[in-house]
Order: sequence, then C-alpha cells, then structure tokens
Amino acid sequence: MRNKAVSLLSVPFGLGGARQGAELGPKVLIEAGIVRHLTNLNIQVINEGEVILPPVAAASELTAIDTSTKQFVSASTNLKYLNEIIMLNTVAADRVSNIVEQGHFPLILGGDHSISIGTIAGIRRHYRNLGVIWFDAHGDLNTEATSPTGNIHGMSLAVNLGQGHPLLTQIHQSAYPIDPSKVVIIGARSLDQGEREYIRSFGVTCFTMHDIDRKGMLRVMEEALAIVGSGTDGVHLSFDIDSLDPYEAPGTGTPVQGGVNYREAHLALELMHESGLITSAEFVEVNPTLDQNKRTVLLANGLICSLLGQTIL
Ligand code: B3U
Ligand code: MN
Ligand code: MN
Repeated sequence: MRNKAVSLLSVPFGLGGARQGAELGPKVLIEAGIVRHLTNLNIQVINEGEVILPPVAAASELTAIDTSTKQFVSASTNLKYLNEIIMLNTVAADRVSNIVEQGHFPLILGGDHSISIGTIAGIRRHYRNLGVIWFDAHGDLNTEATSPTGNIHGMSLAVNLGQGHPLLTQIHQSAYPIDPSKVVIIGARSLDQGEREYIRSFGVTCFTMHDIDRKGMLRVMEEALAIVGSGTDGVHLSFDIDSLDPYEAPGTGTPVQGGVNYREAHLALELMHESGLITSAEFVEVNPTLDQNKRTVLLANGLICSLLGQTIL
C-alpha cells in the first residue's frame, strides 16, 4: 500500500442488493472530494473511470450466460439478476487485474457487495495466497440453497471461496484459490443458519459484534491482522459500510442495529494502514438515496483516508 499510486475504479452497480440506490455510491463519493482528500495525503490518484454493465440480451428467467462459450445455458435458479451480475463481474475482474498488473493499489468504489465477485477474481490472478478482511454486518456466505432472499450480494464471499452457482464461481477460473483460514469477517451480527455452518466447517474466522464488545477493536484487529498477515502475499479489504451502526451510517440498503461505531471503524482502518499489509480495497453498499445529510458518504470518505494513511496529528 505504501508509496503506490492509487487507481480509483468506480463500479456503479446495484442489482445484487435488496434495494436500489447503491449504484449511485461512486458518483457521490467522488463528488464528496475523495480524490482531493487522497491527493492531500500526497497520494497519486489515477481515476480509472467506471465499470459499465455490458448490454445483457433479454433472456428468460431460466437462462444465464456462460462467459466462456458466450452461450445462454439453463441456469434453473432463483438468483436475482444472475446474467447482469455475471456480465458486470466478468468485466470488473479484467479491469482490476489490469490495475494490479500496472503496480497500482486498486481502490474500488461500489456498488453493492456483489461487485466483489469480480474485483476479487481480478486480484486473485496475481496473489497465490491472498488474505481477505471482510467488514460486514452480514456473512455474505449464502448460496442458492441457503439464501433467504436470492440477492447475490449476500452470496459474494461464498462465491469468492468457490461455493455457489457455477456461472458465478467460473468468473474465478484461472485464479489462485483463497484459503478460507486466511479469511476474517469482522462486525457480523446477522448470520443465516447456512452461513453459521459454513463458517464452522470451512474454518473462516468471524469476529462478531460480541467479540468486538468483549475484546475491543484493538485486540480484534491485532488478531485479524496476525491471521491474514501470515503465509499470505497480499491482503484484500472488502469493506461493507453496513458493518457500521445505522446511527453512524444510515445510507445503506440492509442496516442492522448494534454495529461498529465511528471511532472503532477509524481505529480499525488506521491499524490496517499501520500494518502495511493491505494490497487492495473496496468500499461498498453506500446508498445515497437512504443517507441523512451525507453522513454515510462523508464517513466512507474519512474511512478511506484512514486506510490510506491519514492521521489525526
Ligand atoms: N443474509 C441475507 C441478508 C443480507 C446479506 N447481505 C446483505 N443483506 N447486505 C441475504 O439476503 O443473504
Ligand atoms: Mn456485504
Ligand atoms: Mn452487509
């Protein structure tokens, strides 16, 4: 992360979420001055523009696109917007991969959390042993079989670990696998039964709000960074703004009370900066249509600055 140019990539996509509006996140974050703030930290920022959803041919609900053959195939699924999510993430993976190839730090602005299927697919092409820190109120570890909603943003971590619809996991073809024991979820307080079972059986570490209350954010982050920092060659931060308490971050589609507070979140990101371990990051699920006085957007801006080296003194 240190001394690297930052490539800022916008992914204005919201069809993976429960409500409309997350697609407006990147524009509003940029309008709030994120490029200027980072430039003030002496960071070279390259604005890479947007990942645009390619035209998706009308298809019946029971078909999906196989990106390797470009054919419609039977998907027999209740996954919402599967085609759109396949197409979007296939493009996003190449864009992110390109940024890593250039030696820049990829900073991705979402979008709902389904975009991480593509961003992490792109990153995984370059890191043999990628660690992942997943800040979230949720586990995002559902599959078609366990999802209560069919919303793919609740399945993205599972897909990133190779579980889920084959047309989604296929986006990760020719990438190095992620070891679930190098994945740490932080801030969880809304897990579905299938997600709990997944966490236990695959050895993902999950620091729930209970753990944060008991140990404090400092110790949680020390333990998390020790896990993702050993035996890995890069660490991706996937930061869902709904990890924060809705009082701090009302502008998000699926708020859950009892979340991380403002100071804990800044501390966590400052510690990630200090560790020097983070090699890519995304900030997702900012929904400006649900925000109150730009509170969430300004918070997300500040958190990005903490991750990239802003200090109080
Ligand atoms: N676990 C639920 C709810 C949810 C997941 N991610 C978000 N909401 N943001 C689901 O739909 O899978
Ligand atoms: Mn999420
Ligand atoms: Mn979430």
